[in-house]
Amino acid sequence: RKIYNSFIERKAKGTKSFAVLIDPDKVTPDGIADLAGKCTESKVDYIFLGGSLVITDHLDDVVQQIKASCDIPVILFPGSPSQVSRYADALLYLSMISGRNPELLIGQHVVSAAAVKKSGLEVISTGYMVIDGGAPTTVSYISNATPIPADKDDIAMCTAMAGDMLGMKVIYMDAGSGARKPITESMIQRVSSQVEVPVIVGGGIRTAEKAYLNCKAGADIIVVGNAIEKDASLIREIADAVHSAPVNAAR
Ligand code: 1GP
Repeated sequence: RKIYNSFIERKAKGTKSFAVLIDPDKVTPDGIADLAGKCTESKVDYIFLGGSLVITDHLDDVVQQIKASCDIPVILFPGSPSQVSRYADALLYLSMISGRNPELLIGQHVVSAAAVKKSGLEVISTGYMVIDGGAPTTVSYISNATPIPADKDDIAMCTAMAGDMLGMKVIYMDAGSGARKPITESMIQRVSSQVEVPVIVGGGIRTAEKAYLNCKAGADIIVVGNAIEKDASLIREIADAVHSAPVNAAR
């Protein structure tokens, strides 16, 4: 429970975290070493690994390359049950509580349960909430489930509360990779003020300012993928912004 304990310890101190999302389909070994170096220099807290459409068959290699290049914990953020690697530090075991697709609520978990258990990975039960990002994203299309409307803060709040009371260990609010519109601060504030567990926020975050405002609204962990693929200098900017966010500002 090393990784989850670090989430809890950081939350207790009010320290915000920054996670860089790597899509295993989009990286080369040289690219990984370079990115890992930049993440270390910028004091990135976690590396999330996964994507909705992972077609690579070398997930183990990618994890091992990251581990060989830096000491940052690698957390799997799987888009499908096949995205499991025992070399990672933990796995976000996602149940899509925003949707009504039983496969993503429990079906795929049943199919993958034995393999996940055998992997020995630290499993972090995650209430995964997809929020409308202004246009269909890969996750909203692939999931065959309606995302929570972007302006329905109450629905998001009640969904997160239900996930929390069902015993999920984190809530992940995601507008989807490359979302046109990231999640509003008002929705983040409503959700984080009502749940006890750490709140992860991602999808369409493109600036350090937005990352900072999300933390101020109550997000505990900020995830950025797309924007960093386009401009690696954002890694440091966003890391600094997240780490300078005020302690428990929204509480
Ligand atoms: C997507 O939350 C992540 O699942 C990150 O999204 O790639 O838009 O940063 P971006």
